[in-house]
Amino acid sequence: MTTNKTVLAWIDEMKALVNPDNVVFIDGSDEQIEQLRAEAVASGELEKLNEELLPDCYLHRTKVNDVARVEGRTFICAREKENAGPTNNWMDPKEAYEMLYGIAKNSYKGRTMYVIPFSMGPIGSPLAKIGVELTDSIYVVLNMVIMTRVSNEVWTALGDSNDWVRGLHCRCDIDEEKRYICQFPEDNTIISVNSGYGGNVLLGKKCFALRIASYQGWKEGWMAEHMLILGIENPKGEVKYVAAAFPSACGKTNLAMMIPPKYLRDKGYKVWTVGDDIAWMRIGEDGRLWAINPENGFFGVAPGTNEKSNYNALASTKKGTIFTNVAHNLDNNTVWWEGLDKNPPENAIEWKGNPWNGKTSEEKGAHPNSRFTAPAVNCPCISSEFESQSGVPISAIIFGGRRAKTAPLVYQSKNWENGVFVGSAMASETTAAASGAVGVVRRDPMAMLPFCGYHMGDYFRHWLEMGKKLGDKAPKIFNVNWFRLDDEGHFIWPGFGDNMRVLNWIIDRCEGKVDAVETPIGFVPKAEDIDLTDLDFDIETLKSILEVDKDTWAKEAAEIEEHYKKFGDKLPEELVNQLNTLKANLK
Ligand code: GTP
Ligand code: SPV
Ligand code: MN
Repeated sequence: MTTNKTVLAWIDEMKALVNPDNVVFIDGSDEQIEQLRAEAVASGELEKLNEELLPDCYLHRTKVNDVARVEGRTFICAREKENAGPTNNWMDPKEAYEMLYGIAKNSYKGRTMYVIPFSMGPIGSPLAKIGVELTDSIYVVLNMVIMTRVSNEVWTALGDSNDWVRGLHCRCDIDEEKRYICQFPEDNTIISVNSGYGGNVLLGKKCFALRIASYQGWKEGWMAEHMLILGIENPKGEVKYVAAAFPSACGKTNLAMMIPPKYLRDKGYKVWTVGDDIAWMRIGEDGRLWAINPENGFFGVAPGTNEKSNYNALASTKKGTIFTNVAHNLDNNTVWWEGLDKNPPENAIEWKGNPWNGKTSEEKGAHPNSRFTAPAVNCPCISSEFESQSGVPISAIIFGGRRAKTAPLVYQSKNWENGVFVGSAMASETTAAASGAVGVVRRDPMAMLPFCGYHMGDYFRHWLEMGKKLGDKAPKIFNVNWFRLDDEGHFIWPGFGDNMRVLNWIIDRCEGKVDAVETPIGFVPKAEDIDLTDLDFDIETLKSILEVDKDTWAKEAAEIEEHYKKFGDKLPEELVNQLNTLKANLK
């Protein structure tokens, strides 16, 4: 418990509003967690899975209308509309509070209010921040306990400070017409109503660690990014860290936990996971950029995860994991999803809760955005720096997305400013991680389109300023695309562990060990510098996905120009110059 007056006053105020039957302070202890699990099983909110095969693992199904983030109902409630910018929905904070309090009023009646103190980042780290989430959902409590650091030590670390983020979550009736995910950056406050799904309700994640934190980073001179962090160890035992921003469901968890091809493992190469979704980065005393993963677990996409594609992610789900919206295999009381193996269960319940025969049914067993919530400590390749208070130094930043055509497998930007241009112009095909159409190309700057808590023009400016401060210690910036398709619609590049071949080129570039070919968009590898040992992949095909086609890129430049128009006066001149240089290079 806490004696922090700002916390107690806020809890009292919220209690009076939502009117719970009782209040429970979460301390994250094993006894408390066990009791909550038992309660959730008794109420049907969770189903306990096979204790031998999946110890301490549970299954949860959300409402069918509540399976992904809802970008259309997500708002940045800055005092001035201008400060939310052209890429965010905006609501006047006064009106928003009034409307949300109207919805939240008495919504905990007959329910319990859980008070969750959590730290984003190792407790006490200078890079960490504290939040308190109020929720009426045990599912949320149990997920937050996996995804963040929850314990009484958080209260101790907070002391009397008022520097903490307030998060109110109310399940209400899961009414999609009254669903709102609202961030108030100037008040360090988040209010989420009428949802029970992941990114909408685990308020430490996207709402705090990206939307609120990106705003805090802008004000305080650091960065909150939608990035994985991984360490690459070479045979000499030296570890280099990279951070990579890909949009939702575009491969962060997979890259963060990848297993290098055998010939590289035999040489002594290793990959260590620091984070799979979010990076908080600050300039350290040595002038370099240092990153922590503010999370404590993985909220990963289940479909497509298997022994081969992501061994480490699958291993992470073998204990203490909550599965959401996957199929329930009744024969052995385990879980199944598309792409787990080629043996779907016949006697199962699909994600909506109906009987399902995976051998004969046309329907999917798991929702395409079904997820696992797994403790980071389970991950076989978790980095020894995962708990580091100072984080890890970043050598390279990688942007990427799903592009069937256009973007080459990999290229390096010419410098930081050009790299910021590359990030600001990023585009990707949409996925099932958010509700709405799938497969539509949209501009998603730095993979932050749904997560930037302020005007994106100011955000680009902040990136440029950070580059100036970093000077020659700035990480090198790259762009990758694992998703090029052939004429039959198949992925050309094998991806997954074989992406290590591209990471090695990136590290070699950072260390000045390899040449490259200069093109209008940046430096691409010479085909022979991407090591294809043991891979059934011919060099001509590789050349085809490294190619920068001038006509295609001229169209791309025209689209970037269109995309840039919406930022108006706030678009930094440096980026306009970058675009003009690109256009000139393509002539
Ligand atoms: P969020 O958790 O939504 O932020 O997603 P993420 O970026 O962590 O994506 P994740 O690693 O879960 O991958 C999403 C999908 O992309 C899965 O279906 C993967 O199988 C697929 N994927 C990941 N890496 C590759 C790759 O290198 N090549 C191909 N073709 N598919 C990949
Ligand atoms: C994403 O959509 O980028 C996710 C899942 O990581 S969620 O937590 O729902 O945002
Ligand atoms: Mn994500």
